[in-house]
Amino acid sequence: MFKGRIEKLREAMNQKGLDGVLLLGDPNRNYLSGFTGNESYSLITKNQAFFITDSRFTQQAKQQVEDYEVLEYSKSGSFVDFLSDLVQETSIKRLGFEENIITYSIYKLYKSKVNCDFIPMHGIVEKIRIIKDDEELKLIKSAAEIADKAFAHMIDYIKPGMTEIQIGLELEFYMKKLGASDLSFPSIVASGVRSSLPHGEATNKVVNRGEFLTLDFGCIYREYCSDMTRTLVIGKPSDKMVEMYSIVLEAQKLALKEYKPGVPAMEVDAVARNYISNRGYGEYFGHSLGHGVGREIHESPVIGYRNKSKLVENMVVTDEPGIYIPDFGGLRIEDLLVVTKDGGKVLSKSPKEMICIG
Ligand SMILES: [Mn+2]
Repeated sequence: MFKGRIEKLREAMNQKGLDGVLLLGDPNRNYLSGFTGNESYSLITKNQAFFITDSRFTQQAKQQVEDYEVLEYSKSGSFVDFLSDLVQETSIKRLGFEENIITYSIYKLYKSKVNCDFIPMHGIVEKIRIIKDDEELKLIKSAAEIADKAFAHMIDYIKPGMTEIQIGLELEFYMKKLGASDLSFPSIVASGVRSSLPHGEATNKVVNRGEFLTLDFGCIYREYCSDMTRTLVIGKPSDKMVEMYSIVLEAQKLALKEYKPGVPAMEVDAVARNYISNRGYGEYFGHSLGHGVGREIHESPVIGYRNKSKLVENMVVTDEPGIYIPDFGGLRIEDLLVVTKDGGKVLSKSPKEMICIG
């Protein structure tokens, strides 16, 4: 599996005229090696692959990383000196680096000590990661199943009078009990007027009857993220809340039908956006319809009105329209799905119809 991924990288390196690639960021380095730790490096050349770490991770790397020569730099001094020697030994002239990961100060340090050209990679590994293989799809599906089970538990657990933090903690605890290693991002638990904040993290606010309660959450299962949003009603909804909910739900379902290979991302976004606009709420839906999900919670592609690129089979993306009215409240409904030949295959199985609690 990792050999195949490395071969794809080498093809891309060839096209960009790179004779080496240095990877520091956890998602890219681990995607290409099977390592699950952090603070390590990999250097991939046209015909060799080195995994470079320090004594904290050497054993783990030797167990997890196949197809690489595992090296420990800390014995001989600093990483940059080690890199300098290795670049010389392997005759690398044009070394690709992750320009969105390496800071300016590290860039200056490398430039001053390592004798080669540093070439920004412009997301070549991310472009490979955009299409998920069977193993990745399995892991993302497992992460989504944990989120679904947690949501079912939360429907029973949540009562009026609880705080958002209390609800967020239970959600986290429950997903970790089910095997999640972490949250894919700090859970959004936003109730009442706070539900108009698309990314409102949990606070001490008490959840009251007559309010929306938006839960946007996901977990990491063996390095892969899930993501879903459901909005509950605490007590009874007002007519306005019922109207808003039904518009978002319909927009979400209509867009879901468009997630097919060959359809430009912007056209999928437009289906939900136009529906919401035509019902008079366009100004209250500010964010993109969705995004890619994988090792990172936000990956390519953006499902947004500016993205002309077309969907491809085995992309994993979200469908998450919302309406947010300042000083009133808002809601979002989000599914995680795989683009397949037959359209979007939804991984989030939790019910989407309005659920009223208490
Ligand atoms: Mn999302």
